[in-house]
Amino acid sequence: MKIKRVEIREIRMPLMHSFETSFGKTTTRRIVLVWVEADGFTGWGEVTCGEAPFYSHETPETAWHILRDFLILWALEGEWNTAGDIAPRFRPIRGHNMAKAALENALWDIEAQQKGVSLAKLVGGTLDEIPCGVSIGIQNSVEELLGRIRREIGAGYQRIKIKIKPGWDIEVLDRVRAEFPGVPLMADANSAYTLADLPRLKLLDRFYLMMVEQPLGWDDILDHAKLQRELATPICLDESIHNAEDARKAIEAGACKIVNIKLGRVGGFAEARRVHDVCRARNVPAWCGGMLESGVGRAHNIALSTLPGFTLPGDVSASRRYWAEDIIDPEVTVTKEGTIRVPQAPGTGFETNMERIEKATVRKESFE
Ligand code: OSB
Ligand code: MG
Repeated sequence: MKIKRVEIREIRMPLMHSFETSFGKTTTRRIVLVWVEADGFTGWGEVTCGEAPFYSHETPETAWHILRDFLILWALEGEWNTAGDIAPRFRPIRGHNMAKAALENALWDIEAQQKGVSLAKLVGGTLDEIPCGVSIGIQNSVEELLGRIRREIGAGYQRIKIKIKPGWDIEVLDRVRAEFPGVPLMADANSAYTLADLPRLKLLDRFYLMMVEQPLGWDDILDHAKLQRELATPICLDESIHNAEDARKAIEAGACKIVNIKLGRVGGFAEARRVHDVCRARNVPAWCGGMLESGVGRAHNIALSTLPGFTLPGDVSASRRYWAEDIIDPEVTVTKEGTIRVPQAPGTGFETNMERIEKATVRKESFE
């Protein structure tokens, strides 16, 4: 694979509903998209970072810098047998996994088209339909949250995840469980607690949650292991897992019983598959997380979710929950049973809508 041209652009997309977590509120997404032309094919990737360095250190600005000044130059210099071959070339740069993933994933899209197979098939996927859950942000009132949950269950989603933080946790879950005693439910704290909150965290066990996601520090493994020993509720790690070695160490330490795998956070499909393999070999369930992606990143998440170790519903849901108009055709839809049917056409199986992308673009840079 010889890369001829790379384009990066920043688009702005207003969310249908602002999304609030323990670290802040997002109203309009700033998304850096990567477009690659190689061997007569074109592919897309998405930088999945937040607008501010709160979920991780990356921002659209750091991704632009790392892509422009390093990754794209290196990608243009080399020849790559497969998309996964570019990952070792990016290794000298520490961190910046979301910038790396955007470029690597565009090559996976190209490789799938070259080989005439679906991206899901290329990455080793086996499911042709994936189970879907939703992530519901912190709301202005518990009534609003209950209304949102009612609507998502009505739409068929197979599990509900709510965001929690100190002051929006036990009382909220009490009300949720009172109205929805049987719904598969989980809570994501995005690192809002410390071990000093142990008495409060132990109260979570009352709600027989599927899991509690990332209760402690974004870079912690050890304290999560201590916490897991005190909790019946399984811990799932998100922020703390940046590669397959992190996953191995976390599982061996007893820091988690479930792993959330995000393409951006681990640096692309090649590493995401390795994280998956580590989990699968140890019988640790995995699921695909979300980062409020546009259709480009969403299509990649669908492909990843078809791997056999993704045994729990992920945070990959319908385009309509995020966008008035997504930038891919068709947009992502969910069946009444709460699943997404995986496209079988070569590549992602979705077309990018250039008219909408151009309209949303605020800056663009090309490299040959
Ligand atoms: O922790 O999973 C998270 C969104 C932004 C940053 C972090 C997270 C999330 C979500 C939303 O939970 C998942 C989605 O609907 O895309
Ligand atoms: Mg999370």
